[in-house]
Amino acid sequence: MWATIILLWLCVWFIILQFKCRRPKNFPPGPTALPLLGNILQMSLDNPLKDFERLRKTYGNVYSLYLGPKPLVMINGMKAMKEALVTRASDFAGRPQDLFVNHTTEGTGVILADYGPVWRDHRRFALMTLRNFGLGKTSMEDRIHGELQYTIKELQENNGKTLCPQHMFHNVSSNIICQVLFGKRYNYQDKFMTEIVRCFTENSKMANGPWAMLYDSLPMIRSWPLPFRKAFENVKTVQKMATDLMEAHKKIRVPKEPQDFVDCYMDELDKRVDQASSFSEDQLRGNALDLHFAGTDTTSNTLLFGILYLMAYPHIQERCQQEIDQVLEGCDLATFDDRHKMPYVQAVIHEVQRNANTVPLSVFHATTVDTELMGYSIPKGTMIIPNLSSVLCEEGEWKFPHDFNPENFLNDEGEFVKPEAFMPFSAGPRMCLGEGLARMELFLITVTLLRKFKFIWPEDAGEPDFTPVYGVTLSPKPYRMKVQLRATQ
Ligand code: HEM
Ligand SMILES: *[C@@H]1O[C@H](CO)[C@@H](O)[C@H](O)[C@H]1NC(C)=O
Ligand SMILES: *[C@@H]1O[C@H](CO)[C@@H](O)[C@H](O)[C@H]1NC(C)=O
Ligand SMILES: CC(=O)N[C@H]1CO[C@H](CO)[C@@H](O)[C@@H]1O
Repeated sequence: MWATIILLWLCVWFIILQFKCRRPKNFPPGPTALPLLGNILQMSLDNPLKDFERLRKTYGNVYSLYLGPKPLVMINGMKAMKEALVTRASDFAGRPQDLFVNHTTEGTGVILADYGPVWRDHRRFALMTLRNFGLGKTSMEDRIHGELQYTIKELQENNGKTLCPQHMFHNVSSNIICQVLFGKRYNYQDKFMTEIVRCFTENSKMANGPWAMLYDSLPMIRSWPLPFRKAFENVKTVQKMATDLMEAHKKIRVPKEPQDFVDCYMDELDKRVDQASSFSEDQLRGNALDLHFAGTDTTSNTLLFGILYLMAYPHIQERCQQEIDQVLEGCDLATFDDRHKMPYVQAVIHEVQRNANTVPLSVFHATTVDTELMGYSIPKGTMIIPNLSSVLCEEGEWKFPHDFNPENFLNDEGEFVKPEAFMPFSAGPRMCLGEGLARMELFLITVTLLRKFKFIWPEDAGEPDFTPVYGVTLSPKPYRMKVQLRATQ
């Protein structure tokens, strides 16, 4: 009886091995994959992080996996990351085109656009427009400070009390980017605001979740009424909202006098009306939504982690406050330039970003040509996952790779230094397009809030828990904080 079962089992394995996905020649190594299913049965769908850790130990820094029938290559560590994203920049600057996330954007936008002229034109346009709207100039600082007044008011009303900041920073960063894109801010209770934040947060959690993985692995289930349908509905909802805003702009805009991103883009459409161009109203909508999405969850989750760390390490919070008080003495508001006078605060913000590890696996890349990496051959169109967290906590690159310690960004003289391995925004031609805006927000918001308030971990809350909630962006588990107005203010 047992012999039969074992024999049968061996036969099944033998057949499977005959049909197993064969890796291309000289492809990075990895676990044996089943036909059609790939490695999906070997992974935990809820949180595959543990499985990845094990695979890296077995196969090294560059290894491969099969997501259904398609191979992907995982990149870990500074050396491989730099070779791929910086040295072989354009070879690795594509995006996978047949994934769940791509299908939700319907081929528009900049984040998921494949490497090529459409992506390049829109990326350049977005960077230029962000710059013209006052990155580097004062107007963006004014927007951030203006928006912060609402948060400060809310916190002041809660002085001495405990509250849950879960939505607070989402509201702030969403409104800052809305002002750039659409020229208006929303009340935090506004339907627009709550809907758009809800849709994006849900989709961000879904995009790295089990349902998206099944969608990507098993093309035949894509049209079934499974939970991933919700993501497509959410996209329809925000698209409708963006379309309404664009229509409203058309009615009141003065050509050549742009007030915001949408106006700028419409001017560009006028300019290009006779040319064959990739600029279109669909693209405008896609780009606006991409910028909003990319700029909200990332920044706000970093801030949420920041407050959590500052409460867990009160002596670090106090040292920041001393430096802030000293530098800003007699000034009304902080400016972005003040960062050069605040090496400790800078170090703390960077250390928060390093530990928060907000976008752990970057956005997936794809190879644009047949290429090589660390001696392996990788064919064109292979999906590439840059594991940014592996660099952010790599041993040998940091003084204290596994601790929260601002010394990671300070030299012996107490000056701020940024090690090369600091790449929370990724690297190379696809590097985060909003880095400038994000850094300005992180600095001004942190400094302004710490100057006014002390944040205290509630006594009855147990130990702070830094375990992240897994998704495209990592967020801390919901927590409560006690706010206290500072006496010096
Ligand atoms: C702390 C905040 C932020 C973090 C940690 C972050 C991180 C990242 C990362 C890791 C990528 C992927 C890069 C790659 O594919 O290699 C990315 C892409 C991108 N980010 Fe950010 N980001 C942040 C804030 C922002 C903001 C505020 C904006 C909007 C103004 C923004 C807009 C974008 C866009 C448009 C892309 C796609 C670029 C492309 O594909 O060419 N990000 N970001
Ligand atoms: C932020 O928005 C949510 C709704 O999305 C609202 O419930 C909450 O009160 C707002 N928080 C703050 C601090 O304004
Ligand atoms: C990325 O690197 C981190 C740290 O080395 C590791 O814990 C994680 O499992 C890695 N993730 C993947 C997908 O390889
Ligand atoms: C950039 C992009 O979105 N590419 C593809 C995504 O998927 C659609 C099909 O839904 C393609 O048409 C796009 O070219």
